[in-house]
Amino acid sequence: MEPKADIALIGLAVMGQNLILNMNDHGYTVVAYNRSTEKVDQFLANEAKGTKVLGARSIEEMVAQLKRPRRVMMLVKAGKPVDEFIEQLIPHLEPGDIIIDGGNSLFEDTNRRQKYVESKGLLYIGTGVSGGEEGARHGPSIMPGGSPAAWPHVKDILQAVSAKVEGGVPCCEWVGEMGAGHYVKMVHNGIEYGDMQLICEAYNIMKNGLGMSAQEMHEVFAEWNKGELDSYLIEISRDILAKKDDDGSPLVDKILDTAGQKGTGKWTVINSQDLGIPITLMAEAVYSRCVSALKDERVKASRKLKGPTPKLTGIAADAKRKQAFIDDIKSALYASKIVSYAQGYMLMGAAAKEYKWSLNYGGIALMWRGGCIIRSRFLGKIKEAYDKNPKLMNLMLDDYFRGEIKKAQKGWRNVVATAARRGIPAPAFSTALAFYDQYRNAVLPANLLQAQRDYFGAHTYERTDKPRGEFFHTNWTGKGGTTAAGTYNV
Ligand code: NBP
Repeated sequence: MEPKADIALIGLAVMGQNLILNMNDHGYTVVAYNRSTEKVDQFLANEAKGTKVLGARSIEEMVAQLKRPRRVMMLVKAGKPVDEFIEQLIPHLEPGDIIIDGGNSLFEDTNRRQKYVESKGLLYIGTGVSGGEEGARHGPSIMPGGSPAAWPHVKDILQAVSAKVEGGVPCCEWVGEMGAGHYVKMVHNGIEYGDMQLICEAYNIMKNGLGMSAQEMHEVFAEWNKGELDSYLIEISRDILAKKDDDGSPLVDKILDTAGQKGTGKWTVINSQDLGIPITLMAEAVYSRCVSALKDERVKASRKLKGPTPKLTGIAADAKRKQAFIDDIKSALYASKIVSYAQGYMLMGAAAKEYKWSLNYGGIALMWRGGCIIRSRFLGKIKEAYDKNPKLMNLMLDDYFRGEIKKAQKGWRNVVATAARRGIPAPAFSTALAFYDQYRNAVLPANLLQAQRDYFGAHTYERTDKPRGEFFHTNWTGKGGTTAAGTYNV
């Protein structure tokens, strides 16, 4: 029998099922497979009923239904399952066939897998897919990287099913070789952690500082979503605040304040340490989830560790002052968000140099513009900034964003200072401001730090009155020797 399927998809959980239906809508014939094969039958009998989707109960049966070159996409749990499926697939595939991993794999695993799969004569793609269930069904953001020779064979299908922005432009473009696609997805997730934390800090200051109800905050978020903060995460926060529990009270108030995480934020922060790039806001967002998880300790500490009361009674009682402070919170959120994206782009810039990828920064903003969790109007502005100057040193230096930070700065500083005075935690707002102030200072106190390092470890220092690259050591106490340590950096 002639093979009929355009692509195979392994993994019938939420992402896999929805992406299959999306591919089907776009006229592609998909053959579905899953480790627990009963899910194939369930899927065909329910969600995929009445579609062209085919099923397979073994890898062999799946491959036999595929047109050449065979395209097999996995949407399974990241880690070992991906390696296991690659092993199972290799004996059934032929040179030129393509394995695609659409899960949240670590980019270093994708580097390793691409080399391995190519050594068997096959091609490999590691692609980020973002947008959750809804995105997978109706158009996710897709960030593919891997074997360049594979791209022409998967471009049509991946672009067809991806989200589209103004003018029908797909949120899917080739990112680069090896793990570049998964790397960009990882940074996307780090930024997502940051965006979510910023929204939570704004919520917390409104709730505990201004004493606002969920309904009032719902209205504020609805307003914010009409302007420069217009984004999916503001939109869902607006809707979450309006959701009532069965007893009519806001559901959000009944949700336990301990956050979970699956690891992609952590990976971004670990990689930033390797590359020496300060993504302070994303790191703070990851750590804030860790602090939230210490629920029992926090409950005990709350009875012992004293601080000011958070209530901003004077401001909350005066409608004009209250509105002005809400506007300041918006400024703090917006300016901090600019810093977070600037840091994310700094990280991608360093990664491109280190791993020898030529990343298209405007193209990445476009891929994130629709379909994914961080989609926003703001990303359109980032695309404009990089289109104007692809070699932009830092997003904060783009004229538009520089102007936006300038406008937001007074409110941002007011919120950070007020939160500190009233004991309301605002770690991401504060770290963003601290970074902004560090970055715009030509001189930092690292001169004293270098002196300390030289004092106790003979680590040497450079001098302001000598050319860069010349290193000096001082015998600070008169007791040490003249031998200096090596001047390498880690
Ligand atoms: P899950 O991440 O929950 O994975 C479920 C799939 O993995 C099922 O097909 C399951 O098969 C298979 N699987 C597991 Br679990 N362990 C396996 C093993 N040891 N060997 C073989 N197969 C195994 O599904 P998902 O939420 O649809 O996500 C799929 C991928 O997409 C993941 O990498 C995820 O990180 C990523 N992602 C998810 C989202 C989201 O919003 N959910 C968004 C973006 C990306 P079984 O049915 O036999 O147990």
